Amino acid sequence: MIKTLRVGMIGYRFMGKAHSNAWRQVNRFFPELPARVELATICGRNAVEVEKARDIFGWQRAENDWRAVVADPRIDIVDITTPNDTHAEIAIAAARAGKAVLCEKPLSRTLAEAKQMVAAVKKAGVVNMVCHNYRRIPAVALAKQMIENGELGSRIYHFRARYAQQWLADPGSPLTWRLKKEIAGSGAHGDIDAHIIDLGRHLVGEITEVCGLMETFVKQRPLPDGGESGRDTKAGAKFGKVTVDDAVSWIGRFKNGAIANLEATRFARGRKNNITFEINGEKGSLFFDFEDMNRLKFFSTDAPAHRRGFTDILVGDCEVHPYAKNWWPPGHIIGYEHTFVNTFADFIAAVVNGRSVHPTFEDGLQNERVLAAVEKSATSRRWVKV
Ligand code: SOE
Repeated sequence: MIKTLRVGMIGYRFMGKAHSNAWRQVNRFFPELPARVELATICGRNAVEVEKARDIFGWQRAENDWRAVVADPRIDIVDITTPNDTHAEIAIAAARAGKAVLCEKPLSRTLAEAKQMVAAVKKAGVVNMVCHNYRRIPAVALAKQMIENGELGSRIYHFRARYAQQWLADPGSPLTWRLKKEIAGSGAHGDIDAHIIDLGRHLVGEITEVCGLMETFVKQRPLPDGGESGRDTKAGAKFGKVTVDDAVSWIGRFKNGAIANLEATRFARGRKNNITFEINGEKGSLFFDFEDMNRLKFFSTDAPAHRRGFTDILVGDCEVHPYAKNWWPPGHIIGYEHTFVNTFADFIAAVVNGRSVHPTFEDGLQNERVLAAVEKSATSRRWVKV
């Protein structure tokens, strides 16, 4: 008898859309999973908007109070896609109610909140995961396999990563929640630097010390006119103070001796959602660019000297590449939305088998430790241990 897992999702905007699509697709493309997912309840405070989202995204019920979702005995998984200031309260309540918890990144606004969330899921013994979807880009999963197989050699020297967006480069963009410390916790740092920190931890290892700088280029922004409506929020006539970073740049050391060099900004005109990383080891290098997300570039000294160069691996061969057997024949490529489906497939398997699945809340806490150390370094203008 195949198990059914009923999902209650809190939130319905950008990540609500991405998660709804993934919950709907996961059983179609991963039929081997030991459970079928039901899109039971979608929740949001705006009754009109969340009912529209219920209808469009195909959820069974719409709810306006997350507490009712957490208290519902029919719900097995609570999926948190709301702004960062709600993550801790909802996740802790969901854990106490015995639900498996999937939480969007960053885990929380602060280190203190993250510690409380980890304590709650550990005490409740519930499966928990932070939705760092980029780990499960097949090319990134292949990079992880190649590093673990020693294809870069036993020593890694560099992890160099950049996450560059442009959507706040216009000073007229309104002061939405991602620009308010009391809601977001930080700006580009927790929003997108968190993603490349997660990739560094995943691909290279733990980070031990950091030295960074943070900058807020635009100090005042127009307040939203008539409330926030995601990316199409209109700017009003009044202004408010930006209380988070616009950009962050930092160096650091990994426990294994590799050097970290990361940068995240939402002011890079021309870069819409550009994630790149390069890893240099003693025997070779890997390069990845999200704008060409189905390819992984690989250089190896194993190749004869006269024809050494970066090879261009088009990832997606069913027999040899991660997740490829669940999608299309070689060369048909996949996109952003598939990274959430891959993530949810691994999460569902873990929920059914009662085992942990990375990145866990513990990973999210470690991510927050790095975020906090970089922030402390930027303030104190000195090296800080994680
Ligand atoms: C905004 O910067 C954002 O939506 C992030 O919050 C997401 O995590 C990232 O994947 C895309 O950009």
